[in-house]
Amino acid sequence: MTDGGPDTRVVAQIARAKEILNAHPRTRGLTASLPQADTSPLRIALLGPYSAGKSMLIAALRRLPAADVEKLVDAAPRTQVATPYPWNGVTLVDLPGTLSGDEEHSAAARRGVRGVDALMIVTTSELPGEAETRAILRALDADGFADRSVVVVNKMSAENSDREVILDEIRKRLGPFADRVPVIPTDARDYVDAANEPQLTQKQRELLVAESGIDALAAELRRITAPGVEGVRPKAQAYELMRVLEDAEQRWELDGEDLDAAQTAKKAEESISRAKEAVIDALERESEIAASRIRTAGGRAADGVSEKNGVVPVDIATAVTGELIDARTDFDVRFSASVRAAFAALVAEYGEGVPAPEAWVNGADAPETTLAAPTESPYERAIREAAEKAAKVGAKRLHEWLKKVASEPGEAAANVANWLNKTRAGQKVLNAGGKITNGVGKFKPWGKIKAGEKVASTAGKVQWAIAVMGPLTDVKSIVQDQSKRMAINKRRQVLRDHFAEVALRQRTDLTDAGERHLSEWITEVEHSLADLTHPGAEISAAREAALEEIKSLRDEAEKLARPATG
Ligand SMILES: Nc1nc2c(ncn2[C@@H]2O[C@H](COP(=O)(O)OP(=O)(O)O)[C@@H](O)[C@H]2O)c(=O)[nH]1
Ligand SMILES: [Mg+2]
Repeated sequence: MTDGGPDTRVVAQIARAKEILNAHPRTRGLTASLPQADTSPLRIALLGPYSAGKSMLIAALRRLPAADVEKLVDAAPRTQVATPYPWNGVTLVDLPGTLSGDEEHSAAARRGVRGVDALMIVTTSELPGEAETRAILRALDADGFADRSVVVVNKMSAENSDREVILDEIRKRLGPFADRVPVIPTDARDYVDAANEPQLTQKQRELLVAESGIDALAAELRRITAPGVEGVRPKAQAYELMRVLEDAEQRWELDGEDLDAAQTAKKAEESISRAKEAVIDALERESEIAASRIRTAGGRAADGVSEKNGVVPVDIATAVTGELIDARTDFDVRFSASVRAAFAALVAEYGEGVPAPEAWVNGADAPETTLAAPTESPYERAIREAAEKAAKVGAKRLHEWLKKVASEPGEAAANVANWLNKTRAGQKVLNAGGKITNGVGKFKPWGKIKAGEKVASTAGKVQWAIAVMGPLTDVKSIVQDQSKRMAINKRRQVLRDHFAEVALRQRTDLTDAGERHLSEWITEVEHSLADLTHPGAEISAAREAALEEIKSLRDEAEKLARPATG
């Protein structure tokens, strides 16, 4: 046999199987069942129910004298051990009481089948019953003996039925295997009688021998074993290897503590990923809502452009500013709530040990750099100054700051203060401040909240809104324009485009910042649950790795055992 031939390949596969099975205590015990390098004669097992004539067939094939036949036929039936008989360079293995259909017996039969190279399936002209038929098909199909079997229909002379009718019935029962497996009618006793009955004439003897089918059977057995040990055995061993690997897969069925651990780990992983998904969903939804509100606010500003001088009136501008802050504040509140809900769900399942998420401080798109624009309207300047102060003052002084803004001269500043006090968005800004200054103790699990940061965040939102509003105040050269109408339309479009762009950037920034915030928290959660999930995760990982190796080897063995036909 050359390198890479089936015998070399199966030897390599068995060696690899040994390594894989030895790698874990669960499967280590199976290495003993692996097929061994074996150059002994091919083994053909006789598989069939009690009293089908297996012993008689062996006697006939071996041409035993009458005295020996009796010993063989009478003594053997009740024995439970497989008995080997040398015949014609191969070994016939008599498996007692098999294919009975009885579950325990067929389990014994299947074990007996393991390790043989070919099968002589023995049934009789009385025809196999349902259970026996099932067992035959299993041997041919699942056990892989379809191309290494003969089906013997013994006791043909005992039945009065038409020979062809009986054989047709057998073929029907064999279904798809009828064309693949030779079916040989025999009468072993006729053969033995003919050989041992001194009263028979030579002619009678010849007729009986020819009719007995034993010579045809011998020829068929020679044919299926013709490729020799090197041709037949690797296939048989590849099958046997597949069966051992199937057993190994079963050994990896987790139970007891291992199963509990694996399930605990899986459950925790699922809980975490559920929490994560819920927050991601909220994040995607809310960032899109914020973006859409920014676009709408932009539309409002554009519609508000004065036909007279191209300016957005201060009251509209302050309202739009409020809407922007409102959109961002609502986003913060809802995103925060979704994280908190996810946290609460995990606490409900895993208790107080679950780490609380950091307070959500939304620093998305901080606009500081764009604030120092050279041209400023009174409106813009007033709000900018207010925002800068907001960033500096401490939480306790938020109300003072707002009062101060209101008391400062100038209509724009008064408008801002007015808006902060009266509009929903303004209330929200104030409310956020109130929570920080008054509610620290009550704000669990947000006890970690950093008041200063929250104020900075609020101020940051104001700053951001003002930066967004910048183009509203840029009215250079509009009044001088000859074609006022066109200029105003163009200006409206510029504002819409500007807000659309801001909306888009906000959505991306909010999503990115939200995801970062979430993933930091999730990492902490995973860490805190590690003691709970670690053992199960380890077992599952070992199991998956082992199963993967087993499966890949099984695929390889299967290629050898069942080479693609046609
Ligand atoms: N008529 C007839 N009887 C047979 C034939 N083969 C075996 N027998 C009888 O059937 C019984 C069981 O045979 P045996 O070879 O011991 O069956 P085993 O249990 O399958 O080994 C014995 O009484 C045999 O004489 C056969 O081909 N024709
Ligand atoms: Mg027997």
